[in-house]
Amino acid sequence: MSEAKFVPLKGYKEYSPEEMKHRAKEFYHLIRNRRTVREFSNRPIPEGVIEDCLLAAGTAPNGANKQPWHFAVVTDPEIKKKIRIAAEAEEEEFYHRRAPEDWLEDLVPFGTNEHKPFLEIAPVLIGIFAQSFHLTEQGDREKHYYVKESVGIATGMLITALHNAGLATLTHTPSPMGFLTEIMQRPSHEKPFLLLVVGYPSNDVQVPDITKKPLSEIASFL
Ligand code: IYR
Repeated sequence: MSEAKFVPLKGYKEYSPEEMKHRAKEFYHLIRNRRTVREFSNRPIPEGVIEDCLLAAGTAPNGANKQPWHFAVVTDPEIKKKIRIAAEAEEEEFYHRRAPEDWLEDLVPFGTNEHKPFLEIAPVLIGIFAQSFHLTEQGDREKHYYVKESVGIATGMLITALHNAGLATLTHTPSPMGFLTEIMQRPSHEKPFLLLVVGYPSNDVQVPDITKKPLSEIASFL
């Protein structure tokens, strides 16, 4: 059995109640302006921004600090094209054969279809992979815990960091998305979790006219 090692908490900062209230409201105002977009500009992203946002995502709380994620960042137009072709093939099946009527009905407000030009237009695609276990050099499996929860939290933090930096995202979940493993050259024990499309929104982009639930519907105070 190994031993626990503790160090002093560094970097925690307490705010006065006024400052705390101010910061909580400010952050809500920042994040409530995040919108998923489906039309992107092809403008490149300034150097280092994606890297810092990924470092932010990598600080996410996770099961036993196993950090069971991998982020595959694609900017190569040839690889983006392959991803688009494979994703559109799955989406074609989804929209025309696989999806039940009520699911298609639920998607009407978003105007989505099998065409995914943003997969080639947006400057960056991030394939997010969940490692169900760690494979050592010797081929032994080491357990990972709460993998979906951990990767979900890291993904949320990545989306938040990108929004904070002034970038738009689209959480794209082609289903099934096994093709990402091969195209993004990931080992077979990593499961594709989500494909995040990142960039500047295109000029005059329109977004669905939807609202978020009020606090009284999403929370109870006991
Ligand atoms: N994966 C498909 C369908 C889709 C499903 C849900 I749930 C959405 O919120 C949006 C789309 C697509 O990307 O078009």
